[in-house]
Amino acid sequence: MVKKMQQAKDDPWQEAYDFAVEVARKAGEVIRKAGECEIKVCTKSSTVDLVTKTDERVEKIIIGCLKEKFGPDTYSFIGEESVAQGKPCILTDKPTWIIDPVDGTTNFVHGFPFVAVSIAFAVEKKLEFGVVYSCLEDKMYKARKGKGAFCNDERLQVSDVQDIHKSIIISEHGTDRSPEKVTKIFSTMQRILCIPVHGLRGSGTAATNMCLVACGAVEAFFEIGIHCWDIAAGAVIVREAGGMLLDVDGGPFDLMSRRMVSANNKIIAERIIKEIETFSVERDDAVVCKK
Ligand code: LIP
Repeated sequence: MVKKMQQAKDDPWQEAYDFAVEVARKAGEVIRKAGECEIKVCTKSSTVDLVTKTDERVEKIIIGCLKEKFGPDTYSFIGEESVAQGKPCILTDKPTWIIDPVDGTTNFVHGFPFVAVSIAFAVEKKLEFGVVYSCLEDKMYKARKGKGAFCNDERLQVSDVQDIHKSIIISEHGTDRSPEKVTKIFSTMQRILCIPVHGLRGSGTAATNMCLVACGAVEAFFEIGIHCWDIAAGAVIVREAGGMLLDVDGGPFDLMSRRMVSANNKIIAERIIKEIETFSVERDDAVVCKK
């Protein structure tokens, strides 16, 4: 007991990391079972921004487990569905869980086989660890700052490709269907495709896309319009697999900016950035920034 207490004192986040893996797996089981039944679909910001009772239920289960384990007020929470229901999306110095209970909701509704539970933990606004459970593939991706990235306990390493002409690039079109944004999104994809690159892909979930960068299956993933809960866990996993993250304008990665490039190396990242036609999106923490 004393050894365990000492270990907890020396490395306070290991217990939270291990427990996050357990909770992600439990949440994945709930999603798989829910996918076998009829799914009631609602919408949020647009007719194609889908949400289901499973999204809300799984987020409640995850937050409930974490509060029961560590105490109701020990940590802060940013959850996709809590924010959708009006909770603030503000990252403070307080240790904070950043949760997307069902990343790839549209895939979940359609039975398209990429649906992930994404759980990240930040301390003093710095990402400490991330867990992404691709529950239909049964792939548990995880990473702690400074301790490597893993998939089902196998070490992950990004691709060593430096020639953009030998790359696969991932991007998504998101849920905003305004003509000016769709035009920019597809103009960017056309420019990248015609570099040329080997291919363009998209799994439909940012968290899974980032894990595909981390495991070396693709060289980069970028998107404008994602949210902090989509990418927080994947950001740790990409970095710990030897990759890197930048803003889409080449500046430093900003978790709350809703725009990001994740890549295997700076050469690929900067080459992609040259082709991205940016457009503005409101920050996740815009309420705070407006003050
Ligand atoms: C999804 C993101 C994806 C984006 C989709 C959607 P959700 O998250 O992972 O990158 O293109 O529009 O936002 O809503 O399924 O949790």
